[in-house]
Amino acid sequence: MKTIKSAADLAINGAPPAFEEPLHVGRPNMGDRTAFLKYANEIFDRRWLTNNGPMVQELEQRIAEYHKVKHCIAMSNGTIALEIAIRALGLEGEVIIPSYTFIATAHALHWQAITPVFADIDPISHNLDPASVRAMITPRTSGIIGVHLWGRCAPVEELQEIADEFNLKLMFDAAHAFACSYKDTMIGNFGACEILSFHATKFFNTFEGGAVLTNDDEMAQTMRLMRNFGFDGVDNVIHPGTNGKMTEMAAAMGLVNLDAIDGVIEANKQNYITYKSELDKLPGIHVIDFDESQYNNYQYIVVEIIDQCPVSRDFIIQALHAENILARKYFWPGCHSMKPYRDLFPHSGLLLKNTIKIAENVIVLPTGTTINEALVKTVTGVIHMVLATHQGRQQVIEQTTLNH
Ligand code: T4K
Repeated sequence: MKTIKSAADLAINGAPPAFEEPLHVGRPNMGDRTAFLKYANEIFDRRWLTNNGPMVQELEQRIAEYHKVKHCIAMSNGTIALEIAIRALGLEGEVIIPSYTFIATAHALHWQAITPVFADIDPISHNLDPASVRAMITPRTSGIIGVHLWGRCAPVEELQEIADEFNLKLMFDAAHAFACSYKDTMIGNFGACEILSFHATKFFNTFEGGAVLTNDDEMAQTMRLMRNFGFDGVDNVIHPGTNGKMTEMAAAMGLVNLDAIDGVIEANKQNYITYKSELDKLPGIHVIDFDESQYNNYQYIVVEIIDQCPVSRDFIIQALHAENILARKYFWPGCHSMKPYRDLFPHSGLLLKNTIKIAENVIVLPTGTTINEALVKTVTGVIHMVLATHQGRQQVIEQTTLNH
């Protein structure tokens, strides 16, 4: 790791990169290898690999207890969890979602011939703006999917009020919010149901995986049927379904990662504290806050580049990438601008002012158990030097080669 003392030390100016191996956003957090191999041996001995095996059942029970919710239905990934929950809830016609989310939230609707209608976000929380949601309601609207972006809860009370007033269904995409709470209630307890993602890059992973959390017995039963082709016992299909099952190997990874979860949260929190103290003092840079009175997983380090910043977001990203620090522009440019939705609604951006602004100004930085204070200080050192030596936001925008 190099020390950055002057502009000449930056890779963007020709110096060697700070890291030989890339620093990723989303490097998996791995639990105890020996414990995992013990589970793997048990799976080999038992020859029970999938179809609601004992490890899946144990994982479901532990995740439900952790979130103090009645049911956890494990799935093969977060997207299928979304699709199954959407069907179980009976959504149809149009469903209001934020454009500022991972594309899976929109795809899970579109894939089922339901139209995602994009509402704008609040510029501080990055979550759905209830006023914009109200403005998007039409006679075809059947529901709202709120997203707890960055693990910070969507405005659950306001969205529930709107849903009640217009007789709409409400569910949440809680893919980022494993282990998070809102007003002392763990996620999983809001709306009709909430979905989780356990993808490799998530704070808690099962290689690939996901789940639906709900307190609704009937819905839980339906979703259990739906994830297994609608089978009720052998040779008896009583419901339309798909294959959304989690494997035993995935559940084994979940069990070891659940044992490691406190350490992951602590590592993320320490990285967040270091990033915040190093970056918030810079002009025009702000690391978004978490509500410290609540449970947080601190999974995403989200940096906003605001107007006073002397250089552009894309130039900072370019400088970081040159150092092999693979910072991301999540969720640029917003779902509404991605081809399938841009083709459907070419003008939807007109109503998404905050979405567009935030998507243009966010950088997500590496964190997790593979990152520590020294690495964070190298990342922030690069940003310090870029800001100190590359004044002139407009001029720099012209110099960037990033696709804008
Ligand atoms: N709703 C929301 C709000 C979501 O954010 C997501 C997923 C979903 C729904 C759907 O859940 P899943 O169906 O995925 O369970 C990543 C993830 O693929 C995606 O799961 C996640 N959100 C999204 C926010 O991020 P990419 O395409 O940006 O990143 P990816 O997969 O290329 O990986 C990022 C970095 O991590 C890479 O630079 C390499 C590193 N990496 C990745 C993998 C897979 C590793 O070091 N090891 C690995 O095994 O989407």
